[in-house]
Amino acid sequence: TKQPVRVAVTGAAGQIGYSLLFRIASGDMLGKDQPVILQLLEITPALKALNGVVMELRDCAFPLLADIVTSDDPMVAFKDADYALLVGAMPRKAGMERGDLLGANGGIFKPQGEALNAVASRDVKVLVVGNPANTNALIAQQNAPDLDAGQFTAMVRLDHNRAISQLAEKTGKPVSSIKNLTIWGNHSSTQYPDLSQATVDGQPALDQVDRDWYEQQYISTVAKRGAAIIEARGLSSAASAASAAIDHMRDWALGTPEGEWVSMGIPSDGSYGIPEGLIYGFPVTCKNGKYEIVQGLPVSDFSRGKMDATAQELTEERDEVRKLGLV
Ligand code: NAX
Repeated sequence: TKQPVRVAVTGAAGQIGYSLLFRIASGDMLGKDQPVILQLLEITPALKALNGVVMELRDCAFPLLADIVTSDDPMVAFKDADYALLVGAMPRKAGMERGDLLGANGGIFKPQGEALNAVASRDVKVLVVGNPANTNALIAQQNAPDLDAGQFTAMVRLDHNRAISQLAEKTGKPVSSIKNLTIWGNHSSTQYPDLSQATVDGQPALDQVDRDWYEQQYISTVAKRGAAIIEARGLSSAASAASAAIDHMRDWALGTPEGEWVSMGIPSDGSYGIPEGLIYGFPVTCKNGKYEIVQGLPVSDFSRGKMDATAQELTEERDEVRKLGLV
């Protein structure tokens, strides 16, 4: 049997944590043969609630759950972590400007980056879920100079899964028939859900839907899905966000299926003319624990405009956190 791996999760007593932890512990993320040690980080006032979650995790008697550690100190929670899912973040409050939001999150992601740098496994795979996810990932990465920049990723997988689901609904085809769509850019309303290479049952998706529907409805429905969930549920997406985090980490660790790609927020290497260093959603394939950007896809003028607009937003966010001295 395999040795247990260490999975750190921040914001573990929150909504997403409540779905995520049980799925990690049951083997959905790293495989049904991989024991895990959960290392859970919360702020001090939430440790009591976290303890209740730990009681429930124990009560599931998951065969793969080797141990559970809880702490309010990132140096403890990230110790030797092989995987780190950074979920806890500072939500936008009414009247908050982007700079305020980025500053508040800098107070979380800078020390967490430093702690990962100091104590995590040298091969740690980091996924940032907490918003603004792409720029929070950049802050953590820039404060972890001894780790490879590529070890820091941001979640656009929920957008990717939403995009699949919306297309499946429109075409009346099962989600499993849909391949190779891409979420480019920021996990925000400027994201670009791109169907230009997507297929449904092996046939081009854009031959099966109306171009007007795609440009005028589909893109904004996917980009605004988070707000629609809040409106309906009175709370932000949680189980679907946890499921997307599982998908992101599973594919990164265990690989994507042959001939298919997924979307991950990763540091740009300049591919597709995206400014180097931005944490940007790209189409990627994964193998042996590494991801690679899918190269050579044609980019129409329509796509170019959308890809540049979301890159521009991320550049502005980067400028803002530079001004704040966070990166
Ligand atoms: P909750 O407010 O339910 O939970 C967040 C938890 O994080 C709280 O328990 C809080 O005590 C904890 N926390 C705060 N600061 C912390 C710190 N410094 N260290 C450790 N823990 C800390 O939020 P939830 O609904 O779980 O959402 C978490 C984050 O995910 C939010 O930032 C949210 O905006 C973001 N999302 C990102 C998505 C994505 O696609 N990238 C989609 C879903 C979600 O909206």
